[in-house]
Amino acid sequence: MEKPFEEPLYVTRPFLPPIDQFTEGLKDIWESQWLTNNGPMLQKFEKELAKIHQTENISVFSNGTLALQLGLQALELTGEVITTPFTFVATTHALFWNKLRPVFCDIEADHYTLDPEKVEKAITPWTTAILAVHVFGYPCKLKELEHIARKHNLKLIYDAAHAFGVEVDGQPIGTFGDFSMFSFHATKLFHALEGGMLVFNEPAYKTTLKYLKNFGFKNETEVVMPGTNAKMNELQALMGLTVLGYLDQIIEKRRQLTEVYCEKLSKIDGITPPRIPDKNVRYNYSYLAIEIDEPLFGISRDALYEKLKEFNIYSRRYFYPLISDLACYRAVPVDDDLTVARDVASRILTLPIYNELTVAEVIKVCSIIAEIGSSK
Ligand code: T4K
Repeated sequence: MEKPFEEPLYVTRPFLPPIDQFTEGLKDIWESQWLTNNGPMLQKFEKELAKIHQTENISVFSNGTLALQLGLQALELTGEVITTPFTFVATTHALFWNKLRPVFCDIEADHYTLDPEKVEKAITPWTTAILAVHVFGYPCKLKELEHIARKHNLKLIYDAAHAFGVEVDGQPIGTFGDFSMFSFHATKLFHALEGGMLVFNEPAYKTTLKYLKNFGFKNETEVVMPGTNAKMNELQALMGLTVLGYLDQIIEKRRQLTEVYCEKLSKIDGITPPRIPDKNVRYNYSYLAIEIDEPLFGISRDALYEKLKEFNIYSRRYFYPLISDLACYRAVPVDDDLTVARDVASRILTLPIYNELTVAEVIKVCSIIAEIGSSK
């Protein structure tokens, strides 16, 4: 019988660089006496991010939610936007704040991203855009969505909050579609304490976004649009710059842990380990999402989630309930029966994965799950 972990095991823990490296950077900030409003640290961070994304068309924000909200505002969209109900609630909130109606559409079963066939069926004369999510860092069906967007003259927007570091056929994931939003929240594999970024294809958005995140100021006396405050501060930028230096190492560690998880979990009846994308994808292993088949495993996903707590393991049900079932979106009419999304949301569980987690801990988590399954 496995014993509970002595310390709680959370679904994630932020990557913390060596503290001395961070305090060295703090000295620069102290010297500059510049704490926010497009400071030198932020400019340096933006330069590095632009290099990675092979484009100058990027803009950094205080968090991912505001980045997405302002990206949508810059596009001046109206009407309906086809989107997924299987995501974090911020995706839909960004539509709400732009007075756009979400049209929830079903996902495909392998990687939980929007099902292109269902997307095409959901198009109406009022549709202006598709807002897809690379959920858990799994790339959406890029070619199919691109084809549909072109054919129907729709904007194509990606919520890439989970997808930092992902590449498809050697191309950074952020460079697909009209724009992509990344989250640099502390719980993400790459973080800046909090933060967000847009990567976009239209150079003119750069100026609009610059205004939108700084109250609409064009200069000291002219305010040209009703902007907000969504600026990244210097401490965030310093953390981002510092963590960036460890990105490859962080992804490699997660790859190793995922490999162990997959090997161990594949031996447990009723557990489906994560489906790793094909070789043409440089995946980032951002989440460890498994599916529980109750009849085969013996107990439900929710029962397993509760049982794991007894062993000091705090898994999460990302993403349950579906957004379309939340109190604030329940009244939104949904034509799609969301069969796959409903099934996935009832069976999915995300397990601990983060840089400090050890292989021994992963083996123990898997062995606890196996024990719970066999003792039903
Ligand atoms: N789009 C998508 C698809 C997203 O997933 C998100 C954010 C967004 C948009 C919006 O981006 P941001 O505006 O956040 O940049 C967490 C994160 O807060 C959220 O950023 C993230 N998605 C979401 C999937 O996860 P919660 O409510 O689950 O977080 P919380 O506080 O329960 O943290 C999870 C676990 O992480 C804790 O149990 C312990 C650990 N933790 C957390 C924090 C904050 C730590 O160990 N240290 C920490 O500092 O939402």
